[in-house]
Amino acid sequence: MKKMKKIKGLHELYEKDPIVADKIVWGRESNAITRRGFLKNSGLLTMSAALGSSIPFSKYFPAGMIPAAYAQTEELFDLYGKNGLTLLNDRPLNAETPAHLLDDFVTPSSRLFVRNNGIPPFESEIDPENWSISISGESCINEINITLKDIKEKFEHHTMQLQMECGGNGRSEFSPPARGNQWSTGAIGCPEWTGIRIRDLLDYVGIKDDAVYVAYEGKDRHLSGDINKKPISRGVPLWKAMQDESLIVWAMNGEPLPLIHGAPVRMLCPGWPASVSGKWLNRILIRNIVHDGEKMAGQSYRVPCKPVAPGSSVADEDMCIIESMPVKSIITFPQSGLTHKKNTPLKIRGHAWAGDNEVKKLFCSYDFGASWMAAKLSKPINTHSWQHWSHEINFPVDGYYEVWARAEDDNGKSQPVVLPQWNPRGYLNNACHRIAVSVKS
Ligand SMILES: Nc1nc2c(c(=O)[nH]1)N[C@H]1C(S)=C(S)[C@@H](COP(=O)(O)O)O[C@H]1N2
Ligand SMILES: [Mo]
Repeated sequence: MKKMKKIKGLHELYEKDPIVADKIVWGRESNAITRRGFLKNSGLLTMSAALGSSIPFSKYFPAGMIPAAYAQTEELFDLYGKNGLTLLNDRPLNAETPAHLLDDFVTPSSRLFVRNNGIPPFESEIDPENWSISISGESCINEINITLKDIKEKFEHHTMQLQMECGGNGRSEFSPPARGNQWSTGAIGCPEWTGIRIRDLLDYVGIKDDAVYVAYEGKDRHLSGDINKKPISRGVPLWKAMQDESLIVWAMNGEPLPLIHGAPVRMLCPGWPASVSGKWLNRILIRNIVHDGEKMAGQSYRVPCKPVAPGSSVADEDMCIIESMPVKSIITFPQSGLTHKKNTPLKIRGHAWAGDNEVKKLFCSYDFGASWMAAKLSKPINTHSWQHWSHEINFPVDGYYEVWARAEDDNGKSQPVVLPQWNPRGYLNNACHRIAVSVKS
């Protein structure tokens, strides 16, 4: 703290250019980061990005400390532009949406979960007018640098409602537990996105016959502060990138993409783990190999190729990349824990989705799975959108009930009621969602 007071004009510099100010204070340009400096930097960077503005008096925070309002907590907290989300981690910033707040057909941006692997760019680094994306890679015929403005002018626009679920959604239920953000059910959303098809851009630059993968890089920073390292750089097989619903988007629900969700432009490959949907997109790579960027290899976003016993350690070469997410559903109304009057039917509803597939059936149970009742299920508004379901339950006698929902996809695959196959990093938990209901006369 003393050091700061000595530097004249630092206050103003922090307002104008926090990166330069940080460099002066913490010597980040040399990459000689002390633990103290690292903690301070990462916390503040994350927080100011979350708030969408700089934090007054940020420089007086003790190293490694964050204000009480943002401390790791299960309680509701106020994150700029968010309402009622649960904070899972502040470094990097991760927050999920309680099930009953996912009730909207179209997820508002205030209720979309947040998942960061690194430090998001500052608001001052986001200039939509001059933002450009480079397209290159072994299998790219004409390497180009194209501005977002040109992208908007040159290619057809598409608006679609597309679901995005983190591969680790549901991780908190696995036993033995898996490390990582302890998502319960809230790392899913289905906003309406506007952008262009990745395919149109790939056709424009031309792709060689040996192309197999399309990958992204974004403008966020690695948690270590090492500017040569990306926090994450993933991708999808060429066929997935060429799908109608695989987009490069700049708007969400008719508004410019919020900073925390990847402003000014991100990739969106729906139905796959959301880690393939790169935020702050500034580079697209057309690869002739399975992309080898950060978090493609090892245990990240991979599951054992063959089933293993819970708690096993699995060698990297026996792990397979997650592709389409499995069939799943959520009960968004009513909120778990209600008391219901016996002689009126209980109206319940929610959403269901199935990665690249369509949900064909939705069942509810109030007797712990002994019997299942078919619910009303809508068609998706477009491919890769989630679907809505609703049902009315008449309870036979007073008492404590759990209402379960179980979806089935067009391959006849169902959600498990207990847990799916255990895996070391706790991905792909699509077990049935349940709510508690007390019925009284
Ligand atoms: N550049 C960048 N893109 C990223 C990430 C990231 O950390 N950096 N996280 C990925 C992961 S793991 C998820 S689940 C989604 C989360 O998107 P959201 O924060 O908009 O909900 O973004 C993906 N894209
Ligand atoms: Mo994720």
